[in-house]
Amino acid sequence: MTLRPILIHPDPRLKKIAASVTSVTGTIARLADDMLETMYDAPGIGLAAPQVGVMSRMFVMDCVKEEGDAPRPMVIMNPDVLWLSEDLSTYEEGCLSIPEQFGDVERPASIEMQWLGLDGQTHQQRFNGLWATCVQHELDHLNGKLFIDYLKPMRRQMITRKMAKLKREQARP
Ligand code: K2U
Ligand code: ZN
Repeated sequence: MTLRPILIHPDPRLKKIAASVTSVTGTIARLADDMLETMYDAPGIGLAAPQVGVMSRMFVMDCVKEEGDAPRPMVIMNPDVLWLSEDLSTYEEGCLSIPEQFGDVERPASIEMQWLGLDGQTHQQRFNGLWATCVQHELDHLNGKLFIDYLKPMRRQMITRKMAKLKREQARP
């Protein structure tokens, strides 16, 4: 397994629409492994392939928050939303591609989704709570959308300027 570098906003690859996974190959399985390791290392509870520069419709997540509970890693490919609840919930979101920045995002509280698993089978499940928030946050990454796109323009610009400055400073030898 290899830790993959996580792209930092602003980066054009984070704004692109990712392409469907056509078949579950060894490369895809290795990528899933690397993404899970990268996510746990960050640490994070979700990570989408575009965040490590791979423009494929795949994300990993493990929103188990209770200490001591067994981890529940999930690998989701080609997700399709089947249903969204009318009820909304607001969560202070962050993003591994926008470090140290947080903002309140309102999303449907529950989501029913279908996807292709590493086993090549189609899976279907309803997500609630933090899992629902995380699924929608990762789905957005596959469609080139970031949580800051839901914030007020001034706040979004301030965060983008801060990240661009951070990247300039990191780039300078
Ligand atoms: O996709 C990502 O950048 C990982 C996100 C996933 C996420 C964001 C907001 C709300 C839920 C999931 C996070 O950076 S993972 C870090 C984290 C950890 C605990 C709770 C919220 C976010
Ligand atoms: Zn994110």
